[in-house]
Amino acid sequence: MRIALAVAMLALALPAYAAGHAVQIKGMKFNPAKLNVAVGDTVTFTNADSKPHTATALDGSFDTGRLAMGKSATVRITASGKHDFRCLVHPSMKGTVAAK
Ligand SMILES: [Cu+2]
Repeated sequence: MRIALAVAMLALALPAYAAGHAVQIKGMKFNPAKLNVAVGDTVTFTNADSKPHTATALDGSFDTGRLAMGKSATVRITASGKHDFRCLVHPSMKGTVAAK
């Protein structure tokens, strides 16, 4: 009983664990193109195409910069809400990160 209480108090004292999400860029598409994350989570974008791509939030909340083939970049989502993103090289490539 005493141990259970100690474990419960320890769990409350620890900060929420930030999760990592992965998006692959292939065939001129983000996969997945829609993600649900928690504020504080990270998203790693990896470019598996031969063309360069970016993942750039329209609200400026994150930007991978230009990713060459095989390169990846990790961004942290620090604001809640829907963050639509595009590839700046190919504006038809779209995605959304929904954070809460
Ligand atoms: Cu692109």
